[in-house]
Amino acid sequence: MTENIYVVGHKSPDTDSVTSAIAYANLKMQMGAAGVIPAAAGPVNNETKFILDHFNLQAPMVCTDAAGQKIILVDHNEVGQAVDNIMKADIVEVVDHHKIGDIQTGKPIFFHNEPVGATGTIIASMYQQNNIPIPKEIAGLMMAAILSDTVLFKSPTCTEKDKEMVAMLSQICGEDPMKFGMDMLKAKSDMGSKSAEDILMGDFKKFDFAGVKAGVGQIEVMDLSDLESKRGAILAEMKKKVEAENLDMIVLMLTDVMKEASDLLFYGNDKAALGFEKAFGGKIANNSIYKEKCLSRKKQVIPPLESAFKN
Ligand SMILES: [Mn+2]
Repeated sequence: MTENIYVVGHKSPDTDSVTSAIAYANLKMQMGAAGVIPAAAGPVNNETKFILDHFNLQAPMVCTDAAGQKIILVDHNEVGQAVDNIMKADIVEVVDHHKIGDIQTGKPIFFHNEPVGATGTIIASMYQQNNIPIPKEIAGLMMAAILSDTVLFKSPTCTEKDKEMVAMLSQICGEDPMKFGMDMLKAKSDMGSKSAEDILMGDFKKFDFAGVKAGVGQIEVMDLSDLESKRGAILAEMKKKVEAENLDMIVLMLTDVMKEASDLLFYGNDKAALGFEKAFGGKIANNSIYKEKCLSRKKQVIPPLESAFKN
């Protein structure tokens, strides 16, 4: 009997996390591995559901406890973002495109990190390197992941390699990337059914900035005014979460993908507020600082926060 290996992305799973788990498990199986099972660290979001439905695929099983399991991490490498008990798991591989975090292993493992726009880009190029055919719907998933993570190539995290992979994948899946990308964004920014908690927690990650405990979330919409009526409720939810989890602050990026700007909502203590203002070179007004040309949490929000809190 072979022991299963679960491929899993980060908590509050986004499209890249979920589709990378599915694609990487497929690649491993095609390369001869057995019992490689895709999983997600929670229920999938509206955008991912739209994509899975479009390609007639099921959402992967939900994995919330890694204790005692063989695990391949995709799209993250930080303990705080991983499924519970990740340090009691046997981490056998990591495939990611974020800064190197704090995951530790007891033995050498395959660890592939590359500064590209999406984990989907890395996995698509692994199919190519290994001459493994990409199934049509898996090509669609990886294309969607790259378009989602790079906000249709607009994010500063986007590289030439991301564009090359989307061109290649769109040939295989037969979808026009820009048309598909806009449909995807529409599915993502449908706020009607979303509670303030859904909006805050939909894409939420925890960070530690030199001892300052932070949560940084992001919600992408096609028009910021879609969120205006929910702003008060979202702030109340941020306060609740800071208190419940003993955080110093929460920043929620309300990102307008058409204007390519983000309203950075803030809730936190005085020390955190000073660091937040220093990081973004402004004063908090009406609970936020508005930043033009700001789309990427990874490149435009985390690094300035990190340096602002550095002693
Ligand atoms: Mn990603």
